[in-house]
Amino acid sequence: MAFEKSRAAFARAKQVIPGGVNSPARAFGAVGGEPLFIARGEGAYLFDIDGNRYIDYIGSWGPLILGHAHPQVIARITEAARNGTSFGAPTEAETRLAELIIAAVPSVEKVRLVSSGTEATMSALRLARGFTGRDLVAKFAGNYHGHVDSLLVAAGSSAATLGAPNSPGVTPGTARDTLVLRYNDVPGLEAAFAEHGRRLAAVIVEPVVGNMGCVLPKPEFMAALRRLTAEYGALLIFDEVMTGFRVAYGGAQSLLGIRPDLTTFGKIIGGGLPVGAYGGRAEIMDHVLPAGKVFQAGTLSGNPLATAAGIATLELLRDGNPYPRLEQLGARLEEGLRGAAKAAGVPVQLARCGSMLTLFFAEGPVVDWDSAARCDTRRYARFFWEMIRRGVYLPCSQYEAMFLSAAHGDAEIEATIAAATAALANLSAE
Ligand code: KE4
Repeated sequence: MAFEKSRAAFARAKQVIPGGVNSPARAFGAVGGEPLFIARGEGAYLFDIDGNRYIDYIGSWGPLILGHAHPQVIARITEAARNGTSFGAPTEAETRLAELIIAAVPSVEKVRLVSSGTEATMSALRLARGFTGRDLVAKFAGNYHGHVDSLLVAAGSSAATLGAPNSPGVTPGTARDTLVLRYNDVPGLEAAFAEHGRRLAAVIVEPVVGNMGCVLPKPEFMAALRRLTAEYGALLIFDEVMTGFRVAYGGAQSLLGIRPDLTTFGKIIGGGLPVGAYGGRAEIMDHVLPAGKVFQAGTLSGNPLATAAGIATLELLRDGNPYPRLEQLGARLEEGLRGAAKAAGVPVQLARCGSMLTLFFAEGPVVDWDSAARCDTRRYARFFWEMIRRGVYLPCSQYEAMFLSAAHGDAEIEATIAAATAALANLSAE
């Protein structure tokens, strides 16, 4: 496989863009080597500018559950573009997309559209603080909610600690209002609420985690989270930017049977174009300006092209219901990867929720950030490149989830299993 054109493109990009990429997740920092520059996507496949074809398990980090360049999505974007790209005034498409989200997610009575998942989580936190009049928020180590200052906070050594900034530019003053807890740790949660509960405006959580790799919640953890937030008057925010319309049409909350107070969305609701959203009970959402006093605004919020892509995507998911097929393909891929690792004698853990899954190079189960951090990331990096060379594009980090799309079929899954079998055999031979 040649990567010459990508190399040249990367060298050129680095002259004008920090690190040559517009998001660090794409920089291949965790797997070494240089990022591949993509020419186009088609169904389950990516094509790089050197002409190499890959079965794609990134799906743009989640949005492309229907696969690349779905004809009906492209047609709706093209049709919208002919009428103009943005008006700075309300359009009916925004109402239509909001209605689709509300119809799919019973805990959401009103929703505000923004342009990214980060904007959604940032706005939801501000709303929670405005609604409760409290300052403190809590998040979980290993959960990522976008590059919001107050959520770019690392966990301290103990289970519950006042956060310390983990990015330059995030001030201690900002971090001081963020409590960082351990995911799936019920005693730690109860202790944190006993000490801080009356000061907590909100707890934000990935109801199924994608950002330390795929980690499933323990039922008792989610139940405790809902009970304690209600008991202490803190809002429970489900960050479903990744899981919304991914793990089920009603999101993770429909699988878990938990009704959060606020939910954030992104990725799939834009069908690959920039849309984020936050929503919840009307009594909370009506505090958002101009209905209420909590400020939030955006030039391109509810953009006509992005809402066209989002509406097309959600209607295709609602009417086509690919979820049973995605579950079947995901289960087969999980089974095949387990078998490949077993045959190669490579210790792995596999976690999956529908069409999002992670192969962890770990001896024991991954249930929180501490256990995720024990993964053999060097071995993951070697596996990544072994798979690239066999035409399979995996997430370029052990701590990201793989995504299947409705465009993946038996052929793609079997080819992936065959590639993984050879790749893992090579790893174990090292
Ligand atoms: P964006 O601002 O990237 O649209 O969304 C932030 C966000 C919020 N919440 C969750 C649960 C998320 O997964 C994300 C973004 N996910 C990462 C990948 N795990 C996006 C990739 C990137 O940053 O380039």
